[in-house]
Amino acid sequence: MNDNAAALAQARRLVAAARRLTISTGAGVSAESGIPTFRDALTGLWANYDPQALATEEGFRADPSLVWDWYATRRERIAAAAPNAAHRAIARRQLAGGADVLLITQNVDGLHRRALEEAISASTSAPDAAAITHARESIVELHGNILRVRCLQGCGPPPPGWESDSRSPPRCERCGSPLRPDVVWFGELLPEHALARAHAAAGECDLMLVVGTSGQVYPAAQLPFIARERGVPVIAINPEPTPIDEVATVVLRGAAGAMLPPLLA
Ligand code: BJW
Repeated sequence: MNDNAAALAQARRLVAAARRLTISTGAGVSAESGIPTFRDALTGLWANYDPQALATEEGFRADPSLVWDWYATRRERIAAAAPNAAHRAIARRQLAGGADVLLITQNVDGLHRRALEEAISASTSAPDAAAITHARESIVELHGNILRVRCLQGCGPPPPGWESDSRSPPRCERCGSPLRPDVVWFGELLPEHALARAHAAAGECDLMLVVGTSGQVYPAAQLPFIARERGVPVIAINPEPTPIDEVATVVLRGAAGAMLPPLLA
């Protein structure tokens, strides 16, 4: 057996023994769907765009149209993309029962949800309604969702059916402020309920699987360290080394779409 085959065999044993599995994902999981990551050297968004100008409230206030347009372009790309083998493997596992699976994602692209809905439609063994509801409620979006918008001043989301055909932000019907993407920018608090669920999961799971994140953005990057501190095994999947390797029981060096299907089958 080569190193990766041995690591995969060890990781499969850990997955088989798990009863409370937390899966934490980052941009690398969507890379094989054609969605750029943030920090990959040549192809990552931050190689070509300034995060201070595009992913902070100050940047949005300074040039709302620039930021809106950047998000509109990304939204179009996401709409044209499809879940890949990694999203599908996780979705099948969410529906399969056995271990209780909580999926915590930093991704704002909604591809995990789309994969789950596809898995529900495709399922031949007809998972029961309770399992479907549980799986739908077990996706925690830590950094929001690019498909939603909300008022910059805090009035909340616009009425259903909001649309924008311009490349500048529409206005809130209540207060006239620009609408902004419902994502978490640098320096902003994460949604309270999502963060509480993520911390609870890190404190209660008996296995954590961390896939496709550079482990550089907090508080998400802390989660595997919290789990490991309790003696819980951590499996890391990434083609590149990351700080998460320090606490990983097993490192699977490769692409999520290649590693997750055999791991979670
Ligand atoms: C593959 C692959 C394949 C490629 N298969 N893998 C503690 C210490 C230091 C700083 C802080 C701290 N606590 C808070 C901070 C400040 C800040 C922070 O963490 N800064 C660091 C960068 C230094 N955090 C925040 O501001 C957060 N807010 C907060 O904590 O509030 C309280 C507070 C504020 C200020 C100070 C203290 C406390 C909010 C963070 C919001 C992050 N927002 C973004 C943008 C979202 C909207 C958008 O999409 O535009 O979220 S930034 C961006 O990074 C995005 C991602 O979700 C996030 C993480 O990126 P991710 O997923 O890890 O992607 P990459 O690109 O970094 O990595 C991809 C990986 O995939 C790579 O490793 C590849 O090798 C791999 N890969 N192909 C598997 N096929």
